[in-house]
Amino acid sequence: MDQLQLVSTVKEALAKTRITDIHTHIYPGSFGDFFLWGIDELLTYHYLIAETMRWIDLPYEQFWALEKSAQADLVWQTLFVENTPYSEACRGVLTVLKALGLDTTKRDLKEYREYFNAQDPAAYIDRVFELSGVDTVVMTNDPFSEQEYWQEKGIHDERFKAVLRIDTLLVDWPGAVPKLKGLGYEVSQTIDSKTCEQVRRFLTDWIGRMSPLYIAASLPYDFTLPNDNPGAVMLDQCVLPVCREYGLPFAAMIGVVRRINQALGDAGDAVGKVDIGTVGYLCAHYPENKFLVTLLSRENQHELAVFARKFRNLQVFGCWWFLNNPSLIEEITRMRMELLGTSFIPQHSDARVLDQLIYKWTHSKEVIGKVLIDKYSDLMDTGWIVTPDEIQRDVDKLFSENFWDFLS
Ligand code: FIX
Ligand code: ZN
Repeated sequence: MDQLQLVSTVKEALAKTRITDIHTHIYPGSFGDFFLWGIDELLTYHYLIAETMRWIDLPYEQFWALEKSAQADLVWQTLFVENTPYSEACRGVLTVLKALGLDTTKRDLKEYREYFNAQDPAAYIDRVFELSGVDTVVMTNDPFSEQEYWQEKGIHDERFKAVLRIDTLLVDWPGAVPKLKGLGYEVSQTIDSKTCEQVRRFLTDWIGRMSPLYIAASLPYDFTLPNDNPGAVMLDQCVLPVCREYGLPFAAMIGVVRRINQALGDAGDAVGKVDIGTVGYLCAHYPENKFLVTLLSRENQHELAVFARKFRNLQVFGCWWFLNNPSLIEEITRMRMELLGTSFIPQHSDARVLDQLIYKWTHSKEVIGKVLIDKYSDLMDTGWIVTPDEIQRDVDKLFSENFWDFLS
């Protein structure tokens, strides 16, 4: 295989592979207001709101009081008309429009809106899955805010898989107690054996309702173990034992500085460096548990890859959030391939708006493909023969099989 054949073989393998997107905030149409799609949702993605607010003096509360379409107009005018949209989140909107066959040379928001308004949601979901190459999206399901969608309706679209998301339990125990009581669990602020038994019952009840693929929490950068705070006790006494009992991985997404700018809402979170010893403590102290880990700080990525070499119950995933940019995806993926070979999960989309699947995966496959071509090319320089079947095997592992194998 020469260099040209290598490039086309990698591109074909990426085009053919069916992606499992292991962490998103996407929901099926049956989830009502949770189901976000179309140009106005794309333009009011919290990434773009943060970027817009850098340019305008409008008080935050006045922005939030605007209708969704007026917010979208302001984002479009600010980031796409008065400035060049080359930030990753801006470029993403244009990648989606182009993939859908819309003319981005016109820069005509009115025309784009007419296109989306004419779409049938169910058919549009199928189109987005087809264009993005994704066949399964894993959701983020918070039992404290989604009861109505699980007790009555649940999921009837096999493409959407559930995750039991329990941030409140681990980072806001005082706030979790009244919510748990409201759901019929006899817990108290004092974490005694009765309370632990009730929390374990809460977890198993929701596992029965959701059939989650894993249990997850997004944790602040300063969440450290070992510890005797409520979050550490909840993990030790309730969450990890239930994960072991049901054979579920625990996904630790660590490094957030939540609401550093409260007025920006979801756009107001920032990043902090994690004590990597916490990841090592989890993997070493709970060898019967499986951990999916992604860290938000660029500075944590090398040590996370090194720790993954030490613990086979640790699976590293994604270039999360502020790392989901071409320059950092390339840097992180190169490092992971050099330290871990094919034994990691390179990306998830974290998409909040259905259509984002198209751009987040198009952009990521471009970068990951470029790194793969370099790695195969370096290998071929040793005389090693790389076959098309092996390339497809590697790509299928990276984009879905490593995840499903880690679950089984
Ligand atoms: O905690 C999380 O799941 C984060 O991904 C979100 O809080 C964040 O707002 C996001 O969507 C990043 O892409
Ligand atoms: Zn997320």
